[in-house]
Amino acid sequence: MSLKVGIIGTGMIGQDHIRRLTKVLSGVEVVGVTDIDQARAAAAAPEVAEVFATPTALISSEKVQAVVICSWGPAHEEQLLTCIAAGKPVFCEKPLVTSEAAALRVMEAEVAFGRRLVQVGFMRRFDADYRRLKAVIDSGRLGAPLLFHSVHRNASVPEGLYTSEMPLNDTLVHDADIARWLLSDEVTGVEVRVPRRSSRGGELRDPIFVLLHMASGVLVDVEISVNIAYGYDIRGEVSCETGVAALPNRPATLISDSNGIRQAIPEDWRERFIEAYDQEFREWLVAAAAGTATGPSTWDGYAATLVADAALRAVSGGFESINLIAKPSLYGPPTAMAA
Ligand code: NAD
Ligand code: ISE
Repeated sequence: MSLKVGIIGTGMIGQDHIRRLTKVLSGVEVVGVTDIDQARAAAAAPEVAEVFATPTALISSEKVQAVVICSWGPAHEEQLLTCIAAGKPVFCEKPLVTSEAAALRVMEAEVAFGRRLVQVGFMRRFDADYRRLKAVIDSGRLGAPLLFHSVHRNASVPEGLYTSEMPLNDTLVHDADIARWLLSDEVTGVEVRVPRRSSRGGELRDPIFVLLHMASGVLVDVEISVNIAYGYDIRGEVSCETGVAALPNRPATLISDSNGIRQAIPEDWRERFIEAYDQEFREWLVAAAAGTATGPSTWDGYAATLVADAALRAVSGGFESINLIAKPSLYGPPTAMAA
């Protein structure tokens, strides 16, 4: 029996997830779509899917057993709360929400429901290279981790749609989440430095340098560049007491021509993390079919939101601390990470 899924938001990643759910993965059927741009929803809808007028109509439809949210971050809260009220498992693209208050409202609703329903789209946790890197750190064979260098470069971002807060509340959230997960640790404070601006970024602060202070004392430096032109380049290196563990260079075709011998770089996140997105949905489908969720949780979305909020405050200089509420038991023991 296939799980019947409805998709909210049929833009870039909504369309990519529809392709994945209809052409790559099995055990799932996309039965409904919706978007404020109804023409876009109709164009993206698989043949058998109904185009719903609103997210609420899609979520409450008896046809839809589980929901995938791919709308813009500020729209996520209302859609998540409607899914939780309907008791339907929901995959929500990152960011979970865009404010601490919204994250707390979603968490309160899920805790009151009494079972996990939400998985957040932190796909790096499903990437085979990041999983191998975590296994090395967790094995303890390099001693304790001390520093993590995370590089997050986008060739470009959509003009007009990608606003000035987004390097910190839409892009940095991936680095914050992967740091918490890799190091099994929480972020307790944030500093931000804004260097010389790239002339390619218009009004955006680009690049941005962020320093995350972890509860254990580990420091995480993050380079966010969102207009770097040459490709989508994600790097990660952890310095430990007796060695260093890093993500490998991605296997890619070697091109030889009059410019020399070179390795292709992914164009964007769709290409770099293609297998990770497939795997995150494989795991989501198993849990959703059982009426629940595993993997990155509302708690993880909340923790990343607090990092983004603190980073936005820290842009004007200084250290901004982060104070998490006590972790509800629904999300596991105090510092353990899911998935
Ligand atoms: P997009 O602008 O291409 O698409 C968003 C779509 O949502 C648009 O079609 C828009 O009309 C629709 N929408 C917005 N608000 C809505 C609402 N209230 N109800 C119904 N539809 C609504 O953006 P995108 O790049 O596809 O990003 C969508 C989400 O996915 C964002 O939260 C983004 O951060 C996330 N994302 C995650 C990754 C990743 O690597 N995990 C990559 C890209 C985007
Ligand atoms: C986008 O929304 C993503 O999530 C990508 O993974 C990230 O690299 C990019 O900066 C975001 O805008």
